[in-house]
Amino acid sequence: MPRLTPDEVAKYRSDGYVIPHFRLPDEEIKHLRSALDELIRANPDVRPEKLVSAHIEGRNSEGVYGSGTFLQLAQRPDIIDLVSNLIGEDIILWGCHIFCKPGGTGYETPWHQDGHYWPIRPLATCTVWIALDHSTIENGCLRVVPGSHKEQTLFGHVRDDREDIALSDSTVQNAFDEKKAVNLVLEPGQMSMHDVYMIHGAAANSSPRRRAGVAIRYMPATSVFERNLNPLDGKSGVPVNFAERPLWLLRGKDRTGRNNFEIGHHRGDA
Ligand SMILES: O=C(O)CCC(=O)C(=O)O
Repeated sequence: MPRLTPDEVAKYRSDGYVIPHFRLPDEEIKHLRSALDELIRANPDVRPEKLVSAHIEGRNSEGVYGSGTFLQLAQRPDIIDLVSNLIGEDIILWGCHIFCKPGGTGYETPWHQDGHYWPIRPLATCTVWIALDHSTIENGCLRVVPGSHKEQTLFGHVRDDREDIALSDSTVQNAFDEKKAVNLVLEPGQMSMHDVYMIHGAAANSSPRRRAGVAIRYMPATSVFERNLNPLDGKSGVPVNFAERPLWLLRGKDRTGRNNFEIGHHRGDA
């Protein structure tokens, strides 16, 4: 049984994103929130918007001390079912980034296309962004530009060296009309799914309420995670180490025969 309705699949194809009717139970959200609290305690030197590879247990090669709870989340069959309705039955988990924006001081996420940052060829990924808190206009919910993925084109991005942003590069303004952006207001346990080419961002959190979301990255195993490619040469505003990033084949087969599922699977420092 498909998890997404035909209308939800059609919405993703036409707009580049969808908020599925499926949501995680409250108990799971409670569990994930305490795992996030623990993650933040374990990473006092990492900005909570920059908890990259949070699913890799122990100290990862990107400077974050991760938690297996987020790997278990990414491996949930119900979430993989949702993803399979969009990218097919051959699915690789390649990333998980927690964007936690503390009340009052949460960083802005500039407008961007994920594909600008990523070493996947052909470029493809479906992100599942799961709300752990209420995500509202006031606390800087995700904003998307519907249809901006349609041309499957990467637009220009410009570097911004400010400290107080979650990512370093933003899409050039003439590539899209910000007035067309929509706010993805979510309750805890709800999620959105978005395409790798879609332009999106989020305002700073100047409200008193925290806004945390877990972004899980799934690529079809018809693409290759090109470990030697670092499109931004390490200057993404987030420390990434694509050369050692572990991949998990969650379903189906690696159709390319070129993805390496051995690299990076050592346990981090306990
Ligand atoms: O949560 C955010 O502020 C940004 C998330 C994002 O850019 C992503 O998941 O690709």
